[in-house]
Amino acid sequence: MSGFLLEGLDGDQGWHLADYVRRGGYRALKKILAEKLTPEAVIAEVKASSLRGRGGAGFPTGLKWSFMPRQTDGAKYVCCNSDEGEPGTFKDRDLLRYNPHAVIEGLIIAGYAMGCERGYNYIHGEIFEIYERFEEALAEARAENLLGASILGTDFSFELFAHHGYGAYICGEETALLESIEGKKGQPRFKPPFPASVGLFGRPTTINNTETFASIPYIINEGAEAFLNLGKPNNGGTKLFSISGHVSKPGNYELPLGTPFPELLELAGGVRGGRRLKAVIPGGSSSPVLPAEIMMGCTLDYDSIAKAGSMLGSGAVIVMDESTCMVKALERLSRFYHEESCGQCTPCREGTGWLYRVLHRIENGEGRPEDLDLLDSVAENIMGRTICALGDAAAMPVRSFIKHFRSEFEYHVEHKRCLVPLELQREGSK
Ligand code: L3W
Ligand code: SF4
Repeated sequence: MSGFLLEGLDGDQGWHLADYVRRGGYRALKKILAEKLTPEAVIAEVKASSLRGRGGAGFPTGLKWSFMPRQTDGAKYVCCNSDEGEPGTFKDRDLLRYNPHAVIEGLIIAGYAMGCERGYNYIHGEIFEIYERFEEALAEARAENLLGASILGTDFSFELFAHHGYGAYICGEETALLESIEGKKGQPRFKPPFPASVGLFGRPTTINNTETFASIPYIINEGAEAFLNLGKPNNGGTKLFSISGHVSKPGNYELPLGTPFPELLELAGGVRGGRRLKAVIPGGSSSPVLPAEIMMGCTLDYDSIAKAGSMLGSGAVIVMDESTCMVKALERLSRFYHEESCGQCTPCREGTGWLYRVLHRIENGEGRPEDLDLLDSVAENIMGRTICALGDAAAMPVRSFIKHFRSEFEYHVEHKRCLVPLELQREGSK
């Protein structure tokens, strides 16, 4: 499989600057500086590559970069969102663990293209050793004048800092992340204004995901077309897929966008214990669940998964086999969103708790016949009525689980127990 983000890096290759340079690292930055490529030319290349944001929304990266005002007076910032915390996600921590300089190089190039002199990488608080490694990588880059004043003897200066959070999921929402860097409580801001115009410390700011930045050096080195050709139209490049759940070999797999889902499943060793595939959450817990028969016909790219009724999201593929009780799985997810709601908006603060409590009683044999309609109505009343996407993220799984697996929920309410035999559930959780 073609790959440039992680391939081979869990073997004997190191993460240090010297290792990265040996693999061709910092060539893209040197090329831009030596050939005096204009910022506009760099942004045009990123646009042509069709690179889409790898953090969940899939927003076109080149377009986002072009939103940055060209003004040169006053500070502008570039931020990397490494606050990976959604259930099912674990790709960015591996990128930072094995290939931190690819992220740093991507951030420096972004700084150059958008005229920023300062950047931050916000790293999830529960992976402190990765934050420490990133600090070490930054020190290596500074020592070689790849960061700091007059980079490599040019008039381009850029400084980059690491910032670690304390584990709150909501700090991965881009405006809560900015609040947190500013030293405030991590709560999302109203949008608009978007960070592109009013961001960190009130200044224009561009925020991209870790994997998005790590893809930039390849685009500059090999060209937009080569990147685009790795994937499929409108879905350029390779993507990291974090596959977890009931598979034999869970982990991160780098695959071209557009790869059929059955290929990823096979790479991950297939469904554990030879059991039957039941359902898949294709893009992290916020994305709607898809039944096996729909997922098996999908290719792994933004458009195919959207057409099937879900989202590629951040590429966190959660596999559930026939031993899974869908009520229990949804109850677990709902608890997560209830715990992580920041509490600013009533529909989210109250609604996520309501969803969790109703699911908890169904799971525990105390469900009422009207509960499924109630869940649907609560979810409906959260969606589109909150400051940030967490509200929708909590509501969407509820609606999709009930839509595709309604009979299991009804069985729970009627019979006060799971449709899936307990013995099979126990086998699946071994
Ligand atoms: C300027 C405009 N900028 C949009 C920018 C905006 C942002 C990006 C995408 O949520 C999703 C969410 C989670 N002028 C703009 C503009 N922008 N219009 O474009 O914006 P948006 O609102 O579509 O998405 P978002 O708020 O960034 C992200 C989903 O991702 N998700 C979450 C994953 C969590 C992790 C994790 O823990 N690591 O990945 C997974 O599916 O539900 O839908 O930058 O500013 N007119
Ligand atoms: Fe906070 Fe939820 Fe509102 Fe987002 S939707 S701002 S997490 S209360």
